[in-house]
Amino acid sequence: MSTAGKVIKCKAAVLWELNKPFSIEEVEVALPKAYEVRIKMVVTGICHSDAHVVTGTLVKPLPVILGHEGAGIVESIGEGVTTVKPGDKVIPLFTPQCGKCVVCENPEGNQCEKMKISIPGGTMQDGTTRFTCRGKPIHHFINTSTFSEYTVVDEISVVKIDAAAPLEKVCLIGCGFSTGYGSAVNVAKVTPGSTCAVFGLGGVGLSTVIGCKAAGAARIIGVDINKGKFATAKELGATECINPQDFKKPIHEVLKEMTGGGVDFSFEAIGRFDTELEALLCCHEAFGVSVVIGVPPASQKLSVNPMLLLAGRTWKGAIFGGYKSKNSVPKLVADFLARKFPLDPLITHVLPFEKINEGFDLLHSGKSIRTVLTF
Ligand code: PAD
Ligand code: ZN
Ligand code: ZN
Repeated sequence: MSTAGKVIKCKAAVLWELNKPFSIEEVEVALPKAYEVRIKMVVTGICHSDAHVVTGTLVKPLPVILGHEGAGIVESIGEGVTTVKPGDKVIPLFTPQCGKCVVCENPEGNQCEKMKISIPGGTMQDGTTRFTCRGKPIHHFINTSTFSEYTVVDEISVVKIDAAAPLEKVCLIGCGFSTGYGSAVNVAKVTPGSTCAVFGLGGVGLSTVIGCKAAGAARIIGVDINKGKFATAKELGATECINPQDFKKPIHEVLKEMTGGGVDFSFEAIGRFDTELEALLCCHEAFGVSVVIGVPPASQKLSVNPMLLLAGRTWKGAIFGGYKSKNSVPKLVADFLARKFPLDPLITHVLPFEKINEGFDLLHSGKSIRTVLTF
């Protein structure tokens, strides 16, 4: 029975309060309005940015349907939609590409003016929501809300991908993989023969390792307090892995000694002030580039003496690996199909959607890299 033109009742994971488990609820998903797309989700990954909302590290309005690393099939489209049609395999884009704003028109940068990660948001572009649960409107999350059997997104926040793509794998291109990989190849622009340090070897940091290797780095040093991540890091290209807890001195000093003055490129894929500073300090003071990937705690500040940059260091950051999403995601999917990079080693667990809280427990315990939930 066709669902097009009807309100859909389906299951979704609703976060009602901070620091509480997700509640699997029946929600109503309204019709897509003009320039909107309703998607039947097939799979969704769990990313640490979702967990940051649960803990309040990333401030977003509640109640909310989280999830931003998904893949699905277009169920129906609103008036005026031209870039996707029902039946297309798609990936929702938490960093949209409107194609018209000053950022989209600039060859550099990718944080389209239609969405800013730093503002609370929580609605469609028209300021309203398409989700209702127990009679209450439920907020959207960064234009995606993939923790629902059906979701509605703006057309600028979704892209068609190759019909041959395995959704249970390429969903990672919707966030973790592209964020990490792009941070190495686009944002830092890692050079052949260089030395890199990657702080945090979760789904994002390991994808950074893959990117550093693809860019031809000669040495890739993984840094993590969980030694359980080292084997996969080495499989994906890390040449050495170190645990800061094994040393008495700060880890940037250890890294400087290991590399004769500092690494060429460093990446922080954790989201902590202390490690963001250590990553900055471990890159060479004259030519090092340090990239912030991890989402830092909200409404707190890190005090840094600009002297750290005066000798020539570069400190930068990026959302979604610097990729302009609509242009890049289909190409990344094609590259995956052409076996230019692996995704399988990043997917350690596959669970039915209803076990979402188990998936988050696996993330917090450090036992998983990525858990993919299937609908
Ligand atoms: P994850 O939890 O899978 O991985 C984090 C890793 O950091 C784990 O392996 C931890 O053991 C390790 N770690 C924790 N504390 C320390 C420490 N003190 N020293 C060294 N290692 C430590 O998370 P993830 O890979 O999904 O995400 C990583 C960060 O990237 C997180 O802050 C997330 O919000 C952010 C992110 N940013 C973007 C973006 O567009 N910039 C996109 C996706 C994720
Ligand atoms: Zn993410
Ligand atoms: Zn734009």
